[in-house]
This record gives sequence, C-alpha cells and structure tokens, in this order.
Amino acid sequence: MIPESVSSVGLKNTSHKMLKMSDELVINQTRITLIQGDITNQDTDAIVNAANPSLRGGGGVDGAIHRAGGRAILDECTRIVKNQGPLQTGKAVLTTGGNLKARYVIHTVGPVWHGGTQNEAELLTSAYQKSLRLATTHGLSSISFPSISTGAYGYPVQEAATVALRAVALFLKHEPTSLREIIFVLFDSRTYQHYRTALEQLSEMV
Ligand code: AR6
Repeated sequence: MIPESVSSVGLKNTSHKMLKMSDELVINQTRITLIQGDITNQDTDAIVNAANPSLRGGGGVDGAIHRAGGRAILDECTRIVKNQGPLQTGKAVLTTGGNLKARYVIHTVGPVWHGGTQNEAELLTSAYQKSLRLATTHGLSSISFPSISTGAYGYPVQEAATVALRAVALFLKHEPTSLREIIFVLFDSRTYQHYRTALEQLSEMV
C-alpha cells in the first residue's frame, strides 16, 4: 500500500520542470537514472548501503560494500553505534567510503516486509528521504542507491520500486538540494525491469 503522502496526488499539478525519458527522469535540476550493475563500482559522491541496525555488515549489498570499502567503514560504524545505539529502521547515517571510489557511504535501514501491515511503505520512503537529506546536508551532488529492502528483507520488488521512485520524486519536488544526479543501481535484470516500469508510470503521472 502506498501512503497518501507519496500517492500520485502529491505529484500532480506541479509547475516544476520535469522531462520524460526512458530510463531517466529530470525533476527540477536533478536527474534520476536507472542502471543495472554493482553499486560498489560507482564513483558518485556517496553510495547508499542497505544496512541492518547493528551496522556491522552482513550479506547482500551490505557485505559487498564492506568488503570493497575496507576496515575504515566498519570502524566508523562501530563508533556510531557505540555513541547513538543501533540505527533505527528508516534512519540514515554517513561514514567514509574507505577504499571505494565514492567518498562517502550513507547507511540506512529499510523495513523487513511483513505483508504490508507494519508501515513498510512509510519506512521505506523514510530510508530514501533521510539518505537524500543527509547527502544534501553534506552538499553532495551525486548519490547512488541500491534497491533497499528487496533482498534479505523480502519487500516485493514491484511495490518497492514504486515507493522508492515516488519517495525520491517527492523529495526533489519539495526540498531544495545540492544533488544533481541520483542513480539507482539495480543488481539483476528483473529488479531493473521493475524499476523501469515504475519510472515509466511515474513519468506518466507527473
Ligand atoms: N550492488 C547493487 N545491488 C546489490 C549488490 C551490489 N553489489 N548486491 C546485492 N544487491 P539486500 P535488504 C541487491 O539483501 O533486502 C544484509 O545482510 C540485491 O540483489 O542487500 O535491504 C544487511 O546486513 C537486492 O536487489 O538488502 C541486512 O541484514 C538489493 O541489493 C539485510 O541484508 C537489496 O538486497 C538488508 O536486506
């Protein structure tokens, strides 16, 4: 279920400039792009990690980021959890990118899928928007996202793609940002296709 705040209604009647393209959408001065690939190879200012509250690393994209980025990321994550406790679902924190091409990693925790009964769409929206706010606070111009929650956390990809892209579109419509480039790096072709369909639907709505 999509919450009212990210429903299509929120994106209509806009005077902001939006351009429609196949796997990109420009909202105001920021381009959203979809690609298939491995996020650890991205050279955007930040890449986003689909972490868990312990910030100790794990499987999936989290494991790949810690392996490629090295010990400096884990050390900073450990300090953060020591100071402020486990990272709550829907929140985000920033660390160094260590050995990655990206200067920073933004760690966020998406919701575990419980059939849509536990505010999953709101929490997923929050994970994306808190990450975008943090990037803006640091004056970053580019960021890459994975498909948060759709691996180990079990969020159905079709629904997650719609929520993710609407969350980003609403952020760009309503909040000033230093970001000019937002790239979704989708690991497999099935996930990429679902995001493409969701982007096309979003483009028709705006
Ligand atoms: N680049 C881009 N996407 C990737 C990569 C990669 N290198 N590797 C995997 N994916 P998941 P979640 C995709 O499970 O569902 C971890 O153990 C993957 O195919 O990484 O939010 C954490 O520690 C899928 O499409 O994240 C947490 O405990 C997407 O990334 C838990 O998993 C997300 O899958 C978080 O689960």
